[in-house]
Amino acid sequence: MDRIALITGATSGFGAATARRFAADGWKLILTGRREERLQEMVDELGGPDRVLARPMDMRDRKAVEQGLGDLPEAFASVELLVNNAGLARGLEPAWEYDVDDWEVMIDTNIKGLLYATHTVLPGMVERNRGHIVNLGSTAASWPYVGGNTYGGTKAFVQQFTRNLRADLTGRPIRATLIEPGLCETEFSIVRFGGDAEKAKSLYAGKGPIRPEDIAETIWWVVNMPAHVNINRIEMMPVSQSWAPLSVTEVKK
Ligand code: NDP
Ligand code: 8X3
Repeated sequence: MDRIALITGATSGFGAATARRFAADGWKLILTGRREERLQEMVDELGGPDRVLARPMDMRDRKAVEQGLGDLPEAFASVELLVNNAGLARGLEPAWEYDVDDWEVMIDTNIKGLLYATHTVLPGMVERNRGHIVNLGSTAASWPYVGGNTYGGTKAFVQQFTRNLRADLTGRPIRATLIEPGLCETEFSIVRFGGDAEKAKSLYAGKGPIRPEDIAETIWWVVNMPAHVNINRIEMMPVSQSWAPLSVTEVKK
């Protein structure tokens, strides 16, 4: 039987690496993202339209997600794995300086987009009594930093939603896993800094960040654990990163 993975945000970073990892293991793929040419390149690279279905969509658009992921051709309909990966940060300012539009983009993508995809795909998993949902959270969910305010808040939602999903699914052979990476080099910081690739590059220089392939390998591992084992949560950082000491400073007069 074909194994089918649906990976959101597969046009770069973790999503693209995860698509490559699972394709190498013989899985069929459904891939989403807004950049259609990149999706088409993934289809061409990973075996053509019989093996890979491209579903371009904006995850913030509820109808587009419900139609694009709810109306799948027979050959791709029995989704076994949903990787809720599409997401982003926009900006890195203290809360009072942030553009509220940026806050809304993060909330609409990281929270609402993930909910739309989950709500569309999960009923089929429950009906088939088989499935696995892997959600991409972040260390930012648990460990605050200056400018992480709403991004961290969206990932705290993903953390708590994944735990509650586990509760809802208790006793069924449908698994839910949260992966919470720290510093990883993808297009993430280019997007966060509004396209400033130099600034993004300097953030990672000399830090030996986690690579997208490391995340793909982690997802592959949790999915390939024996079916009775649910890996609940994995937090991962490069060795260059750890928790800051508690902050103490002089009070501004
Ligand atoms: P990338 O920017 O490389 O990839 C993000 C992916 O999300 C792209 O495929 C992008 O596709 C997609 N995406 C973003 N917004 C939308 C949208 N509105 N609709 C559809 N797709 C969208 O970043 P990463 O691979 O690093 O990020 C993947 C996930 O991992 C995110 O949820 C991120 O928050 C999380 N993460 C990243 C970390 C890091 O340091 N890199 C660490 C911890 C977590 P397109 O632009 O084509 O729409
Ligand atoms: C991305 C990692 O530290 O930039 O989720 O928030 S961080």
